[in-house]
Amino acid sequence: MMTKELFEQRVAMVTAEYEELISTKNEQVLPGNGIFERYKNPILTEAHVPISWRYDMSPKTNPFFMERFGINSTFNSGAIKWKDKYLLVVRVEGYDRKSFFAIAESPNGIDNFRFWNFPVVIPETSNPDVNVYDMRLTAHEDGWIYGVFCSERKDPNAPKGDLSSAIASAGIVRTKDMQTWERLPDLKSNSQQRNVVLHPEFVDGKYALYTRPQDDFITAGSGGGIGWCLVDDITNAETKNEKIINFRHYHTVKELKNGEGPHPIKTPKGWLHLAHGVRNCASGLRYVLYLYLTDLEQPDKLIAEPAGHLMSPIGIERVGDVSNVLFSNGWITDEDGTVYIYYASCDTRMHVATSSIDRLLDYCLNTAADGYRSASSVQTLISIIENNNKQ
Ligand code: M1P
Repeated sequence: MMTKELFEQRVAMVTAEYEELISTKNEQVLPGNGIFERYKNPILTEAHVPISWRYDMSPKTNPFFMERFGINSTFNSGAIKWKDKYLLVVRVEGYDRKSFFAIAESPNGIDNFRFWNFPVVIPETSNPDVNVYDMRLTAHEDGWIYGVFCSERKDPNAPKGDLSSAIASAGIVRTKDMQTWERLPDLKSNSQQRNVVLHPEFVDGKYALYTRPQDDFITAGSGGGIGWCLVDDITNAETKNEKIINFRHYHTVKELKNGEGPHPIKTPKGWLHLAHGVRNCASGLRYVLYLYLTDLEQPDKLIAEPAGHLMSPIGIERVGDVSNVLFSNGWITDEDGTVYIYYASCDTRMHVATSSIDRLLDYCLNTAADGYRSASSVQTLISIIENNNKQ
């Protein structure tokens, strides 16, 4: 076949496949469990990334129409409703293992996500990031939209030959138009930090951060769970008086690690939090999503936490680059109370689940807390059965 024909044929095939994928309607998987509904298709995969990012579109310089920039995965996305559109600030990872941020937009929050024309340009500090990922978006009452993300750099004190030790810290950017981002200094902390999230309101006149102190790049270690601290000046943020507000616990889904997801949703009954919990098992780390509720006036005071997970990886969600992982750092609430939970599976692709504030509160307030022993789980179950027998 002539090269020109080959080029045109490949452009046509790749474009048709891409357009079909992007315009595929999503469907709820019913009946579900009553708490939330999953959807049949992932909402973003590596194949959703625009053709013009992956290919050189010129027959002169790319006569075989081959990929020039491989995209490995699209996951861990921050979320925000912006000008009536559902926006995700997606963690896009290239074949080169570097992550960057790119915005994908949908008219309805469940399908037809399309990337904006260019990836997000994040200004650097004087100590350039090696890798950036997992942005949490917060439209703060100060008028800015903040993005807090993990900035990873090589550990300058790693012994010679150790090419893996790294330092995680919280990078902070802000915008008013979702186009241009101002970089603020990274969060200053005595420990490494990942999963840092900005609370949307001032607390006692200060900015409030959810933190996740950790002993090293991977392990939470002596960091007891999800932390909280108040910050006077977000343009020079420091973790002073950090305290743990959601503890890890032996023999639970968050025994090894946990981390705040997106910022909590304000509801009439308290702040509704989505988080991830991690435990170890023979097949490696297992990441699940769980909910907890804190006091409206004191967002650092726990008032309810159902036992176990809200969502765990099932079916295809268990397969991917980092198996057995669900992770969420974005959700959107509509004015009618619908909640769109954006979650990634296996550090590979993005999904959506829908619920409502009423349903998630009902789940939080009427699901038994963890009794930390098998015997107390059996008692919880017996009381459900006995109540049903009285119906
Ligand atoms: O690979 C699973 C997740 O691991 C990390 O999360 P955590 O710090 O809570 O262990 C992050 O690298 C996250 O991006 C990733 O999805």
